Amino acid sequence: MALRVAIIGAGPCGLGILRAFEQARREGAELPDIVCYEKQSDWGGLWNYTWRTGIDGQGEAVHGSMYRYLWSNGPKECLEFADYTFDEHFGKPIPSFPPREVLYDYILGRAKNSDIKHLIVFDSVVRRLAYDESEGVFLLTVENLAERRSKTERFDRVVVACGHFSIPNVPYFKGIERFPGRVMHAHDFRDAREFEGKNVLIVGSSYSAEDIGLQCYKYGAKSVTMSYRTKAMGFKWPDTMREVPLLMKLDGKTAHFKDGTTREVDAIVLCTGYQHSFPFIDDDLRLRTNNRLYPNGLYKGVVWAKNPKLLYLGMQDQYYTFSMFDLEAWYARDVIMGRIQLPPRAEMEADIAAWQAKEDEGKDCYDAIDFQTAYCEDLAKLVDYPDFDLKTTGELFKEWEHDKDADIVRYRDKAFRSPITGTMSPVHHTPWIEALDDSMRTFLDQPRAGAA
Ligand code: FAD
Ligand code: NA7
Repeated sequence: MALRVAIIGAGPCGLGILRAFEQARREGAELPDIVCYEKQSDWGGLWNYTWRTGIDGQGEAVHGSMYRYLWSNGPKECLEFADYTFDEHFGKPIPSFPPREVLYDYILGRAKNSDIKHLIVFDSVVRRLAYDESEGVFLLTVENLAERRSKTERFDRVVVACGHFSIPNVPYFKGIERFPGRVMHAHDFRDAREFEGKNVLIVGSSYSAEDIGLQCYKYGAKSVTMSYRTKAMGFKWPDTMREVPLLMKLDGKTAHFKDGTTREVDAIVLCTGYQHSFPFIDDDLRLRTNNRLYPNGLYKGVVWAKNPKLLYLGMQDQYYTFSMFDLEAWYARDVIMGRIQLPPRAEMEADIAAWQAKEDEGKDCYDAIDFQTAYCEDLAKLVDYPDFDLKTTGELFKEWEHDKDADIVRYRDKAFRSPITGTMSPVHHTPWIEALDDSMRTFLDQPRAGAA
C-alpha cells in the first residue's frame, strides 16, 4: 500500500514540497498518497494578504503578518525558484525589489503551473498531531472549518510547513497598560498611513523594526524612534528617525530609555519577533527553538531526529527563502520516497550539534549569509533540484547588506543580475521612497529602456 503523507500548510514551503512531488511524478515516479491541509481558504501563506487582525472570519487566529505597501526586503534574484524563473513567469525582466502582490503572483504562477491544487484541502486546520508508537503511525486531527467537523486520520509521514512568523512575541514594558495611544505588535500592523503625523516608537532592531520604521517614515510619520535591546541597527537613518537603547518604562506618553533619555510618543509598534509556537503538535514531536539559522533537533534542518518520519520545512531564520525552501522540500520528498537513507539518530544529532556550533561562531550578517549559503549547498548536493550558483547568490546577499549600510532609504533602487538566468534587472521606474502605489500594475508598467 502506498505511504500516506500529510502536509500541514500551503504557504511557500507546503507548495514547494507539492511541486517536488509533482516533478517526481512527471518523471514517472510512483507517488505516495498526499494530502495538504490548509487552514485558510486560499494558498500562498503569509503572501496571501489579509486586512484582518486578531481572529479571522472562521474564528481562528489570523495567520497573516504582512502589511500593505510591503516590498521585498531582499533582492528577488536571491529567492528565485531555480525551476520557474521570474523571466518565465513575467515574460520580461522586472526590477529587483518587487512589492508583495508581485511576489505573490510569482509564487502562485508556479503553483498553478503544477497539477497540485487538487491535493490541498482548504479551510482545514490541524488541531492535533500525535504519534502512535504501537502502530508506528501519526494520528492527525483536522477540523474542517466550513462544516465544523473534526476527523482523525492515520499517516505514515507528516511534513510540518505551517510557518513560524505568525505567533507574536509580546514583551511587557512597565506602564504600557496605561499608555494613551495605539499599542500593537508587528503581526497586527497593516497600514502605515495610520501613523501619519504621529511620533511612533518601535521596539526591536531586526527586519520588522527596520521595515516598519521605514514604512512609517515613508507614509508621513512625524518621527520614528527605534529602541534596541542588544544592538542598534546602525543604518544612516533620515533625520526624523533615530535609534535609542531599550525602552524601560512608559509614563503616560513619555517613553523612558535605558540611557536615561525620554521621548513623547503617540503610538507603539512592538517589532519584537515571533515564537516557534506549535501547540497542536504533541510534546515529543514538537520543534522547540529560537529563531536561528540551524534550528534545534532538525537533521539537515528538515528531519525531526527523534522521529525521522516527521519533517519540518522553513523553520530557519531566513536570508534565503523560496530557493532554500525548495531545497528542503526536495530533500524531504526524497527522504519520504526512500531515495535518501538517513544515518542513525546519534549521528544525526552529532551533525546538528556541529552545524549549530559553526553557526554560533558567526560574528555578523556576512558570516550568517555564508553559513546559510553553506547549508543550502549541503542540501543541493543531495537532491536533483536544478543547479544554481549559490556562491554568487551569497555574494548578492552581501552586496545587498552593503547597499543597506550605504543608504537604507535607497537600497531598493538597485538592480541585480539573476544567478539563474543571467538576466540583469531593470532599475525600477520610481525610487522606492517615492513609490506610494505598490500595485502590481504600476510596478510592472516599466517604460522600455530608452523610451521617452
Ligand atoms: P507561511 O507563509 O507562514 O505559510 C504557512 C501556511 O500554513 C499558512 O498558509 C497557514 O495558514 C498554514 N497553517 C498554519 N497553521 C496551520 C494549521 N494548524 N493547520 C493548517 N494550516 C496551517 N520572505 C521573503 O523572501 N521576502 C520578503 O520580503 C519577506 N518579507 C516578510 C515580511 C514579513 C512581515 C514576514 C512575517 C515574513 C517575510 N518573509 C519574506 C519570510 C516568509 O517567512 C517567507 O517568505 C514564507 O512566507 C515562509 O513560508 P512558509 O510556507 O514557511 O510559511
Ligand atoms: P526577529 O528577526 O526574530 O527579531 C526580533 C527582534 O525583537 C530583535 O531585534 C530582538 O532583539 C527584539 N526583541 C525580542 N524580544 C525583545 C524584548 N523583550 N525587548 C526588546 N526587544 C526584543 O523578528 P522580526 O519580526 O524582525 O523578523 C521576522 C521576519 O519578519 C523576517 O524574516 C522578516 O523578513 C520579516 P535582540 O536582538 O534579540 O536583542
